[in-house]
Amino acid sequence: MSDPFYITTAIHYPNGRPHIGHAYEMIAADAIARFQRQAGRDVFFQTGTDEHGLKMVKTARDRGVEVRDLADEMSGYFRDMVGILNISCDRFIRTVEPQHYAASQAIWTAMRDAGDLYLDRYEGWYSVRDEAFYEEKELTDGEGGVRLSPQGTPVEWTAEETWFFRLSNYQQPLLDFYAANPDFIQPESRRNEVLRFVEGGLTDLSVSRTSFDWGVPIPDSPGHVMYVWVDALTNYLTGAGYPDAPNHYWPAALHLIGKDIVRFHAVYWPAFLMSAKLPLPHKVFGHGFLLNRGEKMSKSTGNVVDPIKLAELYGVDALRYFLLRDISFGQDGTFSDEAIVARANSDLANSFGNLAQRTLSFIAKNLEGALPDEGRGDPADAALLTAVGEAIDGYRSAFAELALGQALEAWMRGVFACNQYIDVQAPWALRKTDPERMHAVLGTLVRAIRDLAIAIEPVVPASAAALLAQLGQSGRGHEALGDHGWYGEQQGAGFRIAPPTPIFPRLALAEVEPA
Ligand code: ME8
Repeated sequence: MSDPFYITTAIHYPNGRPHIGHAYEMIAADAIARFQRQAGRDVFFQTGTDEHGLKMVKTARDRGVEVRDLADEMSGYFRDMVGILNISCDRFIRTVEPQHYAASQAIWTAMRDAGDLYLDRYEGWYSVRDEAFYEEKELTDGEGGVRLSPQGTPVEWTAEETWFFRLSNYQQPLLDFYAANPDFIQPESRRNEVLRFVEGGLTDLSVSRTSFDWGVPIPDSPGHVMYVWVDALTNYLTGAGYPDAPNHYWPAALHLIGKDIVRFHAVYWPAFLMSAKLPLPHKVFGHGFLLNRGEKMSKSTGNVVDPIKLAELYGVDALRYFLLRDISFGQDGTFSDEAIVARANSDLANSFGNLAQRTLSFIAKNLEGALPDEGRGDPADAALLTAVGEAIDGYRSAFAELALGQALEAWMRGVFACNQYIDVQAPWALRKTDPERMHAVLGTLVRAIRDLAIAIEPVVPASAAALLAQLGQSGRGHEALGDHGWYGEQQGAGFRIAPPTPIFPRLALAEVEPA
């Protein structure tokens, strides 16, 4: 297949169990991957865990366990979450894999051969929580004399001999690249932040550590392991078979990451790739942060939410739909149990679910499940199919632009059009008065519901697949949208709709507070 589309999430630190922010990122990436597969793209979707670095070493020490054991255990929870949330990744990468060591050492060697690495003494501020170096001018004073990074995390003074990467050489090449590729960093606000940062001047980056050994060893430099971000970013190349068996997926189409790590992806990563003479990814999208009832989540406040628990309480698809519909993609957004329940009920249960359930169960009961006869071309029927087609077109173009919330708003316009049509046409009342017209109305609805279900499959994959299975229409791509040849074929084959079970249950607020 041609037209590759390589999409990645950040790889997540397994220094604890996954939280709702990790789930959000995987769900968004999964919906985009599924959407592109439906559009006929040759998708490769990678997620995984980022297992090296001082943060992992310190967490393991605090818990009194070996760091590799901590990584194995916690990475397992992330992998479990992939299954539970129906994340269709093609590869779950762990940075402890030998293949990833080979890729990290290969890019290192390429950067060294380019003359961009040199040994020197590093003295400066380091945040273990962010695994990041900061300059004095970026810091603020916290309580008790603690110095804080721009992310609000404590920094500590570090002094050791390290390898440096000549980031300062890449200021102009990066600025030229951003100018030539205005869509490289999205959304616009993130792009502006990056431009300001790079325009302010770049200092060389410390890229090895000698004070611990939990990392990828540096070739020909005993005692040095790679700075965790060098190996972490390289995971995207490992997934593309670099260096020994490169496949056709590199360069990536989209790195989907959170707003706090845009600098690593939009400044350091393209500089490393330029140095190693490798192609640059097409796009870095920095999504916003999830807030619990408007509050930042942290272990100390105790308001960190377990996504698995939420999925158990309200259903995977309700959670997926809520996150993508209610949060404007690219901005911060807030969630609560009430908001999840309200959104899932209004859009999925009461609008789309009810529409499908009423229509299909009526057909199962009154027409023995046979697809209704097509009408004689009443303009109202054509108008509904046009309205649904336009809603789906709006949905698809917004989705392709990563305006996921707006896409779902457009999709709902198609659902509303169907519900309005039902109210006006009142098919249940036509059963006695005008059965022929009743057939035409129900047949029109079945075609509209089928297209709306195909369109929404990337967002609520299990539910949409169940609904499409009821119509004998599983696994359809975008080319099937608006093409209703299937209807006559299915009628000809004597297809019957079985009495349906409701696909989108009406939710009630859980009595127990999620952990
Ligand atoms: O940064 N809401 O890992 P990480 C939304 N290992 N997204 C959130 C979030 C929240 N409340 N909290 C975190 C790392 N994220 C590195 C990445 S990539 C080569 C290495 C997002 O586990 C965060 O922005 O701290 C990031 O994209 C992802 O979760 C993993 O964060």
